[in-house]
Amino acid sequence: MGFAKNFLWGGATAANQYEGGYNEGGRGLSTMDAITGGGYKKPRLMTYKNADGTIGSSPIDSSLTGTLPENTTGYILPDTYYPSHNATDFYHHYKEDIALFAEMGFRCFRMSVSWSRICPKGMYEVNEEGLKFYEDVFDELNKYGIEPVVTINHFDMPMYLADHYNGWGSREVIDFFLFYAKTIFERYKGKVRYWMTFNEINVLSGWPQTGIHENDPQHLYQAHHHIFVASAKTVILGHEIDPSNMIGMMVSYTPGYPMTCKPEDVYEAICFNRQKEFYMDVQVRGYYPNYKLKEFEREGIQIEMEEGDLDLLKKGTVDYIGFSYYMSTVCSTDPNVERTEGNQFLACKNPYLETSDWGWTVDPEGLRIVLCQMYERYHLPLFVVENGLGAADTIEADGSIQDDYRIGYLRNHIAAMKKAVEIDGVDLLGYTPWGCIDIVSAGTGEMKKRYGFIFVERYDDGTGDYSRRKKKSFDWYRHVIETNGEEL
Ligand code: BGP
Repeated sequence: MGFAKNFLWGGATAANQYEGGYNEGGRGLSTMDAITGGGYKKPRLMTYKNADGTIGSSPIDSSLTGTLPENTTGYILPDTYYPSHNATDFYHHYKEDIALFAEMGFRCFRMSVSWSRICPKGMYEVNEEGLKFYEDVFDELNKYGIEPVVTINHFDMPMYLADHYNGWGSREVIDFFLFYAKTIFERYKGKVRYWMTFNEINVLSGWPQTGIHENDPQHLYQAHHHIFVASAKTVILGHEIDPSNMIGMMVSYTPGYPMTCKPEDVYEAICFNRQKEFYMDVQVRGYYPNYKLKEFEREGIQIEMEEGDLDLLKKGTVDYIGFSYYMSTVCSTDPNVERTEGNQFLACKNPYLETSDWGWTVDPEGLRIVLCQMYERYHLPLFVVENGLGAADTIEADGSIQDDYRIGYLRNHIAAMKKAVEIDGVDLLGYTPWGCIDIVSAGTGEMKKRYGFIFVERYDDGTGDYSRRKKKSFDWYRHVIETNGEEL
C-alpha cells in the first residue's frame, strides 16, 4: 500500500528563475534576460532595440504573453532590475543547496538546463564551461544519491535565435535544438536518466518562451508544430544515445469542471480541457487529434509540414507525462461568472473553493481527479513535477519562518495523490513540489511570491545577500520523505 518504495520525492526549479550567473561562464543571453521585474498586477516589460538603434519596451502579462514589434532585437537596459540575471543564484550556491536537498532526503531534483549556457547563440558552437557547470551539478547530486530530472527547455530561448530566426517560427531552429539536445545527452550519459523536453508545452506563447514576434494562432500553432517535431526527434535521439533514458513531456494541467450540470457547461469544460489534451494527444498518442484539425479548418489555420513530420510524431512519443498542478477552474457559457487569477490565464471562480493570496484556486482533490483522468486516458506513468503554494513569508523575531499555510497545502495535495495511487491504481513516478527553494516567480517576476522549504534572502528591490535559511516546512517535508508519505 502507499507510495512505491522507490517513489521519487524531490523538488523542482527552472534555470531562468533560479540559476542566475546570466553573463558568467561564457553563457549567451536568453529572452528571459530582457524581462524586467514586476509584481502582482504590476506591469513587467520586455525591453528591445529597434532597427534604427532606438530603445523600446512592451508590456508582458502573467501568462508571459506580449508582443515584441517586428525587426526588434532583445536589449538589456543599464541600471534596470531584471530578476533572471541573478535569480536566487544557484550558479554560485549549488553545493550548499544540494546539501540542503540531501538533508531533506530528496531522491530526485528537477532543474532545467539553460540552452544559451550550452550553446551561447543556440547554434552549433558549444561552451565547455557551461557543460562543465551542469556536469559538476549532476555529480554533486549523484554524490548524495539524488536523481537529476532535467527539463531540456524551460521557458527560455537563446536571444540570438529570437533575434535572427524569430525563434520557433523558423523550421531551422529544430536542427539547432537537436544539436543542443545531442550535446547534453552525450555529455551526461550515465549521469542523467530522467528528462523532459519542453516545460508546460501547452502554454508556450509569445517572445520569451518561443522567440516569435507575433502572437496570433497561425504563428503560434506553426511554432508549436516545430516544437512538436523537435520534441519527437529529441525523444528518438535520446533513446538511441542511451536506451535507459526516460524522456517525458511536460504539460500544465488546470482541470476545468463544468460550472453546472447544464449540458452546455459540460461541453464547455470538454473544450477547455482539450487545450491540454491536444498536447498530450500529439506527444503521447503521436498524432494531431480530429477536434484540433477541425478547429484549424474552421479558423483557417494552415500548418506547414514537411514530408515525414507525421511519421516522426508517431515514432517520437514520450515515456511518461510530467505535469504541473496548482489549481482547478470551472467552465461556463455564462459570461457573468466571476473571474479569478490563474496559472497562466484568467479563470472562473469556483464558489466551493478558497483561493491563494495570488488568486489561485486551491483544490487538492482536483489533483486526484487529474491523475485519474490522465492515467485512464493515456495509460502512461505520470510524474507530478510541479505543485505548491505561492505565498509571502515573514521572518519572525527569532529568525524562524512559520509557513503552516504551505504545509497545509502540500499535506492535502500529497494525501489526494496517495488516494490516486492506493485506491485508483494510478502509476505515479514521483512528486517534485515547485520552487523547493525560493526562486523568482514566472508569472509576476517577484521574489515576494515564494514556494520554498528554504528561504533565500533576495527581495524585489534587488537587495539581499542570497543567504539561505530553513522554513518550518523543511523539517515537515523531510519527515514526509522519511516515512515515504505515510506521515503527513
Ligand atoms: C509554472 C511554471 C513554473 C512556475 C510555476 C509557478 O507555470 O512552469 O516556471 O513558475 O508555474 O508560477 P508562478 O511563478 O507564476 O507562481
